[in-house]
Amino acid sequence: MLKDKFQQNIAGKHHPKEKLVKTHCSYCGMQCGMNLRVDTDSNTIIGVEPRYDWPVTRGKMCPKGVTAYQQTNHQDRLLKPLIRDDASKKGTKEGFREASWDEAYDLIARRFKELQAEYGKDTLSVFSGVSMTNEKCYLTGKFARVGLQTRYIDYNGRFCMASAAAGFLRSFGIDRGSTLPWTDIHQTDCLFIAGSNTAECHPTSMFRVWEVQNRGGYLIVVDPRETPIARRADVHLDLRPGTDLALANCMVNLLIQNGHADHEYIANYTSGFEETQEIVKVFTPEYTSEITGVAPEKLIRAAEIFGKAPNAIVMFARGIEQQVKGADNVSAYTNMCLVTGKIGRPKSGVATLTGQGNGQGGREHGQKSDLLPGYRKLTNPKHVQEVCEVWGITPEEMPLPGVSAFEMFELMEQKTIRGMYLLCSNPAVSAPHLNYVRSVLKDLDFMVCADFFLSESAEFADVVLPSVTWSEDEGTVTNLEGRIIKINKAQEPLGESKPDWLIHVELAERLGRGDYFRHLQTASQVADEFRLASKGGYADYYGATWDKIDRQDGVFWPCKDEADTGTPYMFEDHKYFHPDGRAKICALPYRPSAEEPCEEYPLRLTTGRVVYHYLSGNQTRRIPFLRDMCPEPYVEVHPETAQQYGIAHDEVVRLFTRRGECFYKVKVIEAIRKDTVFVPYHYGYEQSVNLLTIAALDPMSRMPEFKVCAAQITKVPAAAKEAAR
Ligand SMILES: Nc1nc2c(c(=O)[nH]1)N[C@H]1C(S)=C(S)[C@@H](COP(=O)(O)OP(=O)(O)OC[C@H]3O[C@@H](n4cnc5c(=O)[nH]c(N)nc54)[C@H](O)[C@@H]3O)O[C@H]1N2
Ligand SMILES: Nc1nc2c(c(=O)[nH]1)N[C@H]1C(S)=C(S)[C@@H](COP(=O)(O)OP(=O)(O)OC[C@H]3O[C@@H](n4cnc5c(=O)[nH]c(N)nc54)[C@H](O)[C@@H]3O)O[C@H]1N2
Ligand code: SF4
Ligand SMILES: [Mo]
Repeated sequence: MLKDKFQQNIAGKHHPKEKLVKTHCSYCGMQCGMNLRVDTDSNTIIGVEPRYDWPVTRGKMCPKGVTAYQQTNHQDRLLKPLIRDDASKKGTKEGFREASWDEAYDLIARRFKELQAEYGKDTLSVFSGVSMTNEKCYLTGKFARVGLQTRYIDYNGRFCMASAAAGFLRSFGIDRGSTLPWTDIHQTDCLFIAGSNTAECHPTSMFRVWEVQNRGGYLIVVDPRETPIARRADVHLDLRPGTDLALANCMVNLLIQNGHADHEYIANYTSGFEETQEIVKVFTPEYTSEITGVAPEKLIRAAEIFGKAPNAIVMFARGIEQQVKGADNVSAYTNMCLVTGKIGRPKSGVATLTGQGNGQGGREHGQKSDLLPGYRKLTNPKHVQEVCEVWGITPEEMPLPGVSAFEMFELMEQKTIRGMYLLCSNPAVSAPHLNYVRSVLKDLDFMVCADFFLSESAEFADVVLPSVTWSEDEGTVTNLEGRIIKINKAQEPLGESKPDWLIHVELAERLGRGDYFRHLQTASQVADEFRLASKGGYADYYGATWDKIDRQDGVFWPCKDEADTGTPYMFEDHKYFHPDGRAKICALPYRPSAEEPCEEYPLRLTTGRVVYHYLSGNQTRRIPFLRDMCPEPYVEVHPETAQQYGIAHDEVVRLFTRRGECFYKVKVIEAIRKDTVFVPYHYGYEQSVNLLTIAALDPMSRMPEFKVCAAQITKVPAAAKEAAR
């Protein structure tokens, strides 16, 4: 009823010269359903409306989604390639001139070939991102390995989903971000959410979260800050940043102690229980309270609620993952479901709240340093052979595994890597320890950047290539459920901009590698090759044709062939993907963060997001409404801490760590721990909090510890403030 009425209302408002293009948002992993409104006279995008018929988000969108269309015809769009004539201006907006595609391609091909002739094939690198379709991500991997013939490719998911991926691989033997569809969430009895600011970062999940409580179910939230979900939670476990491993072990210990372990499930379908039981024993509520700072009663209450709930879902996001023990945290929280058998059935399971639009698909098809399409491993000769057959190269020609995103910067510093092709990422804002990263970028012999807006990172480039926004191309994206969906083209590329897959094809021609790319002249041709390359892999997309995606409201992978309708629920047969067919309950001892607070740096600095901006902000800081709603960063400080430091609300203070200093306005707020400060990271230049963060990496996932480092605040003397004015 409501649905019909809603659509009628919308339909009634349509202008006669307007068509609707069914698609999804450009930003986060929710991939909310939307219709782009296109003026049929000028064939330009003029607006947006939500899609009520999209089952995951049912007509909901957030402030970023409703303004996303304003990117397409934005005055700041890059319309022609830019070439830098003045190398002394590297790292600034100055020194570029417009050029033709021919001139830009020729220059790139010449410089790339020169560098490779002198320093070897592996002197080039590709740094990419997952705001791109599966087809583009797939072709980026092929472009690096076949076009440039280098081993060095990695991507911004290393700062985002890498710990979830590594943790799931260890626990389940496969990495699909959610074991169940989002349409189950509101039907569960207990939601246990750790390290996710769901209301600001996945806002259109919220109607399902509230529904759990409205139905009499429970919400447990683990976060050092009192986020909107924490405020309404039945239990808020307000831990010290970086101590999740102790908290998760305590939950598992209490679940076992209280008789909530499902011993039949454990015996039939899992391994590792005994060892884990032994490890978690020390994590009594009292001991865990010492490490985490969470009151023992709250820990006991949370474990009791979770244990008694007939169905429960454990969800987490970057709060637990962006730590040096991120992968361990993922497996430790996953243990809660494995020990209680709350998995592999409707309304129970584990989900990471995937960050970027294609954070799931983009990590499966060869942008990662050690992976090939279909989640195949570069270290497995059979996998390599399978991909070689699709690509038409021999296994000897397949480059070796490379290194992770941050480690590529280290190789740049050592001059092992001298050239970079950067696309779809803005590491000059989003990488940790920015003083280091920016100096490395500046010293590169040759850098190319493809983007549709000139980013802070593009300012370090020798050539900037204008790519298109999501609305000017078509392809598939895999949302946070593991559901493959279709992005549709609403407008022709603005100016001379081109989709990334086409740039790869054309550049490969200039590099003398056209034979491997020339047959790909449309997005759907890329899609066909991509599906074939994934065929038979863990992440098998072969059966996910565009047709089927449209017919079924998406297709959950794996989807092996035409007859296969996809896999909404993982592990329904309780078969896991390890050689013994069992899930692994992981025994994980506690260890501290890379940088614990000390006398000199007594505070814990944690970083994250606000609802109005997206990632490095290169897109959202250009949208007037979003910019006005949150124009600058700030540091959140608890009132007692503010009093202790003698600082007031809105006062500018110096926040510093061992790596740098920033000057931020203080937001005095009760919703944070007294020993912790928080800064949103969406801002560039001297406002980037990543000038302060630490580049310590998780040994397993190679994820930087964005969520914890030691910091200190000082008042800025009045005289200095005056001088700065
Ligand atoms: N508005 C908005 N939405 C987004 C994005 C965006 O930039 N803006 N980005 C998208 C992307 S790519 C991502 S990855 C996701 C990120 O989504 P989230 O992970 O939800 O976002 P964050 O703000 O990074 O961190 C989440 C929470 O972790 C908490 N936290 C910090 N340290 C710890 C800790 O040690 N333990 C625990 N348990 N919690 C901790 C923070 O207080 C914060 O509330 O959002 C996606 N959606
Ligand atoms: N301190 C701190 N740092 C963090 C985090 C944190 O929580 N705290 N979170 C980390 C996380 S989770 C993430 S995901 C990273 C993200 O960090 P980035 O990778 O820097 O993310 P974006 O800002 O999305 O950068 C994407 C860039 O590519 C452009 N772009 C978008 N779509 C396309 C496309 O289709 N083609 C091309 N060629 N360009 C495109 C955009 O304009 C933008 O400039 O930041 C990480 N950094
Ligand atoms: S929740 Fe995510 S996908 Fe949905 S409108 Fe907002 S940014 Fe876009
Ligand atoms: Mo992310």
